[in-house]
Amino acid sequence: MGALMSTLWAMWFGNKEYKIVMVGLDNAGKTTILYKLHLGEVVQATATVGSNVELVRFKNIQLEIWDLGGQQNLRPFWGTYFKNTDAVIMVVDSTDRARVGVTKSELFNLLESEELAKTPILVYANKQDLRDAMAVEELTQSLQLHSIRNHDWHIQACCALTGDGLLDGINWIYQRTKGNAS
Ligand SMILES: Nc1nc2c(ncn2[C@@H]2O[C@H](COP(=O)(O)OP(=O)(O)O)[C@@H](O)[C@H]2O)c(=O)[nH]1
Ligand SMILES: [Mg+2]
Repeated sequence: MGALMSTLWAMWFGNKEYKIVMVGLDNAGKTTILYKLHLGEVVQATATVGSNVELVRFKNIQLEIWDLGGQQNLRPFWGTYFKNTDAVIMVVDSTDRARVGVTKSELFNLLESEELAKTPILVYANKQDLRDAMAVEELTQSLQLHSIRNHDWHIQACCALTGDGLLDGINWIYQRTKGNAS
């Protein structure tokens, strides 16, 4: 997927600056997706906020990866970090029924953030290779995605291990953001 990815990134994101924020509970698959997409190495795990934020810079894409879930102390930093965000990716472990409620409240918390008011939201329903994974329809219900107002949203089934679905998600983001970036 490596060479293909480089070509696609160049085509899709051209020479504009993009900022993408990737969030999800720990173990959702964020780091795996990062490396599968060949978006580069983590250049900085912020010292100020702790190890829950990874910053990645790949060409003209700035990516921030947040582990969410029970870290109320990170909230005050959202304003700083979410400024000028072009897209939010929420990664969900589709087998994690026990924490789907936590995921939902974290998602709706994020959606209330002023800085993200106009930001499209992509939900990766990850780990679809696992037998007990919730399908897109079930996750859509559990996360109450249909109740999202004022945000463009999309849920994409994927498997970070194989890469299945990852590009479809990125393509959705691209379609929503092209021409908007500065
Ligand atoms: N079966 C399966 N395992 C996955 C998938 N994506 C990630 N994992 C595994 O889930 C665990 C957590 O992944 P990681 O990327 O570290 O999650 P993060 O905490 O969100 O960064 C690791 O053991 C991954 O190998 C997937 O699509 N399918
Ligand atoms: Mg990680």
